[in-house]
Amino acid sequence: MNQEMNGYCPELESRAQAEKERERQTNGHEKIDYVFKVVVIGDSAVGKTQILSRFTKNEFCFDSKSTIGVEFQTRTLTIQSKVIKAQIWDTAGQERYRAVTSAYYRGALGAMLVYDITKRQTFDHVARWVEELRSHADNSIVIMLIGNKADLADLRAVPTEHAVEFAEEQGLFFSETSALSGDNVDSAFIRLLEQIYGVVSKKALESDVGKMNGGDSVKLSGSKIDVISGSDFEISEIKKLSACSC
Ligand SMILES: Nc1nc2c(ncn2[C@@H]2O[C@H](COP(=O)(O)OP(=O)(O)O)[C@@H](O)[C@H]2O)c(=O)[nH]1
Ligand SMILES: [Mg+2]
Repeated sequence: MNQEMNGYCPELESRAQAEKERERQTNGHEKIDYVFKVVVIGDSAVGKTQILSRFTKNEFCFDSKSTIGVEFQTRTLTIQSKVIKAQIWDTAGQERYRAVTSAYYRGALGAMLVYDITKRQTFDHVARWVEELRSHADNSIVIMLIGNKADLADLRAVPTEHAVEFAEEQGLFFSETSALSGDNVDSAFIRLLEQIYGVVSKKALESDVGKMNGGDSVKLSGSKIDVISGSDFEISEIKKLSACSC
């Protein structure tokens, strides 16, 4: 599949790497302990881009057009005394053609799997997205199932209990959100990041024990960044290609 068709852009991938590298070299401004890559997936028009926009900029764009560029946005926050930069990737609309590539999932430690509580079909497709994650992403990826558009309660087509049941069966975390009102968006991301932090610290611990025992060490997937002092909480810069008239 060529680059135009699947929307994967090597330039962006290298920019993401460059950003990680810059952070490693930052002096005195920002103290970043970890950068966690999180991908947002799910059917088209469920609100993925708006959830991301709410979390990283506290904005909702009524006039959003479908996303036109693979993009990531970032937000830095403190979790369990560690400064964590969430690098959250949005699709370029490839989900419409089920053409999200493995490159999109590469290195992701977490996934927000979004459906629309008013569109049953988007929930019915969640199982396919879970399969996609299981086959392309790291085994230890933390998945948060998100029922978005909770503000449209009168149009609800997916009972909360169905989603809870599915999430329990599949070992996913679950939350209902509204990108429009902002309800639960921060808390869902924070829960996901906390869980990722738990996985990464556990791997680091196992790796240390492995080394002490002289055995093969377990690979640490988070990007550990050298510590420099700086602010506790910040909404960092946005790099956006998607079309939005806000
Ligand atoms: N009522 C309501 N509309 C939403 C919400 N989130 C997104 N939308 C709308 O749903 C449409 C699709 O949103 P978008 O973020 O572009 O979906 P994506 O294709 O999954 O990225 C847009 O018209 C948004 O304004 C929400 O929480 N509540
Ligand atoms: Mg989008």
